[in-house]
Amino acid sequence: MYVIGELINGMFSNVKKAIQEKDGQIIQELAKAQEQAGAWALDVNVGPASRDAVGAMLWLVENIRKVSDIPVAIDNAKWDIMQEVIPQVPGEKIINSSKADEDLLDKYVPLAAVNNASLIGLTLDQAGVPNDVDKRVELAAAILTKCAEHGLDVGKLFIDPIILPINVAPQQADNVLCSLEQMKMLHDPAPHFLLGLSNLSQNCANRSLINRVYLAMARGSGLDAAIMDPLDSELMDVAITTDLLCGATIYCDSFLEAARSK
Ligand code: THG
Repeated sequence: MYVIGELINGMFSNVKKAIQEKDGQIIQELAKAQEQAGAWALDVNVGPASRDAVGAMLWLVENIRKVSDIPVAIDNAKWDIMQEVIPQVPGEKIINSSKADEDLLDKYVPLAAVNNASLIGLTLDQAGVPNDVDKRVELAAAILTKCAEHGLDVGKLFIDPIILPINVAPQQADNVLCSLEQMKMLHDPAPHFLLGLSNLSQNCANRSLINRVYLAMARGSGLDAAIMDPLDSELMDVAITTDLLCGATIYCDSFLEAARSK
């Protein structure tokens, strides 16, 4: 499971405060802790309230790069911000994200290709998050088509079928699993499939349990990447164990320890 650590997000009060007070130490510690816990990449989001989003994003990346060289996923919904930030990000980078509207893909896919970045494509368009499986699959196909058209390697593409909170949209969790089953057959080799796992359990009781069980279910349907909390060690153990059970790693009695100390 390609784990993208979610903790450097202005949605969290400690990160919001760090951005406001330019306290780089907190960001560096969050980067180190997540990498140490097994994250393969780090999501970076300035949060909703940031005034100078470009400056704040570059400041976060600068602090991460002082302690870590794993890929950073630049998480912002605005094209102007993404376009300005991406060329200035040192090291490996992921564009998080583009919607599946054709005119947007015609900008985002070339931005990824030119900057040697990976791209997360959301299966949603102007009309919002689809309520059904068919529309998600249709939008995934549109994303794949645009990547072929603009020469972005399918290995650099993550398709995100969008998971919503289970207490708000109870049917969507199953729709996403069905979508994954179908989307993985659209292209050979398949792109990566990713979810923002914690969305699922927002404002729910037993958050970690919900995240853990769904991660295993989604892995079974073809998910191979997740933006999630790598410091939730029980959740990380599920991620590691799904790798074993899907044949991505080989069993040994110490498979958890081996994976944790990668
Ligand atoms: N897809 C993609 N990118 C994404 C998402 C996605 N980026 C953002 C988000 N969704 C994934 N990251 C988070 C980070 C935190 C939480 C959920 C998703 C979260 N935060 C606490 C909450 O809301 O309860 C905040 C608690 C606090 O304020 O301290 O759950 O789907 N491509």
